[in-house]
Amino acid sequence: MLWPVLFTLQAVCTSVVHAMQHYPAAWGHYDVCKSQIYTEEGLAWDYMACQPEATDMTKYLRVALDPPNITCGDPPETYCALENPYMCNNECDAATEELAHPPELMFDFEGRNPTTFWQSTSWKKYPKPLQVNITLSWNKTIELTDDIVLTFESGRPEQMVLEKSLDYGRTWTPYQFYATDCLDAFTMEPKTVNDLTQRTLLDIICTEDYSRGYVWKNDKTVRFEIKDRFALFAGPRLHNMASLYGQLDTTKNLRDFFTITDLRIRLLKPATGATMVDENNLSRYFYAISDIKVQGRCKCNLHANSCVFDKGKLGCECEHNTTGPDCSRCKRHYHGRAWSVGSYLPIPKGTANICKYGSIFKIGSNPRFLKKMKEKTIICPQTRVCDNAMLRCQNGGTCHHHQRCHCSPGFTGILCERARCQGPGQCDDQLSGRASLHHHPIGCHSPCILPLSALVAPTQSCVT
Ligand SMILES: [Ca+2]
Repeated sequence: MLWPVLFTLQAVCTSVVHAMQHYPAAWGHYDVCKSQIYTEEGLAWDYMACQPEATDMTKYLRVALDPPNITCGDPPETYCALENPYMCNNECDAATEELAHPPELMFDFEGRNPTTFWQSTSWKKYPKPLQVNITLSWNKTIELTDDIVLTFESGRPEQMVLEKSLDYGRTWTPYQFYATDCLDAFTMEPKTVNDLTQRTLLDIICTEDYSRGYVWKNDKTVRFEIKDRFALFAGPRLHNMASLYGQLDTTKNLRDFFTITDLRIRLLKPATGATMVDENNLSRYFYAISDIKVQGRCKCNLHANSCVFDKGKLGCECEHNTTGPDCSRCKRHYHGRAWSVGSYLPIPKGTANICKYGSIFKIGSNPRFLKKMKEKTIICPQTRVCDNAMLRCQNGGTCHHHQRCHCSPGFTGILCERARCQGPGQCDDQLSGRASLHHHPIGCHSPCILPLSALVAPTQSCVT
């Protein structure tokens, strides 16, 4: 059989991408979802796993503060420097643009001088804790691809937790704890990301790396280290992404770890710079953040290479006959086999696991439907099933005289789409290349699930 002889669209795209990015070719770009190829049966689509490019995700978020009136400037306030209580030239007035410090200044373009920043009220209600939750919501599942970096304009907090949500803010789990003294603040042993191994990569740690010292002029950032975690699989310079992709493919926990819909920064205690809080000058204590970096991509289950921001909402531009904001289901009329996430493997093009034309039903589950299907089967001609590109024989089967597929051993059905049923406890789900064990830990579907297309050739003349 003649296989791909011409890559049209893909050839153009990949050469452009090669010019823009300098990744080793072995990484796999996953930037093309399909390309047209010529086969001996004519023009057909070749499908590949694909994902949107990573980008600055702060452009697409909504920010909410709790308590909502925690931003400084209403009423106007004057702040003193933490390291010098007599230097009080930091003024905040919400009614004056130049002196206001609203939340959006955490996400504006940095590089101007002076920096722009959000600032909280001061700790005037001491000893009641000064605590602020900053929630960033995307209303879409996204996958983090680089470190989360917060840059503080004030001293870095003495206690802080970074949390994530995977269900649009309904439930939260910690990502990392930050404290000047982890034992004291969270009864956790202090650790750093360097203490993690492949086995403990998903452990939630408390770190003292980003809280100590109030010489903030040089060290203002607080990080959540994504790349160091990637490096545990991909090597220190991320040269072995195949290993990481392999792990992401097979370990759902790992994939979910880097997937979020929301982030929450819980500021629990501001920098005090000393063991004792100076109660006579509480305007030295506050939070101020000049920048938050979140790099990532829309999660499209490897079924889309672009994600659009429309009417304030992100959504994948689904391919492979999938649909939904995350391409997490098959589109109408394409239920010929169960939906499945794409796969990064084999590198570099992965496996698309496209949704196929037809519908799945259980034999015997609905006698009326079955009768109807039998009638249709009789009405439908059993010939000419493999004579166009849409109805190619599957799994290595070959089309004979434009009529019937001759199937490879182990496969059957008009288009060789399904493996022979192996009986209870043995999956015959090879037709989708996926065992159904995930959904049925005890055994296979019983009775067997057949694709409708195996019984009825879905040609236009067939459906009356
Ligand atoms: Ca800023």
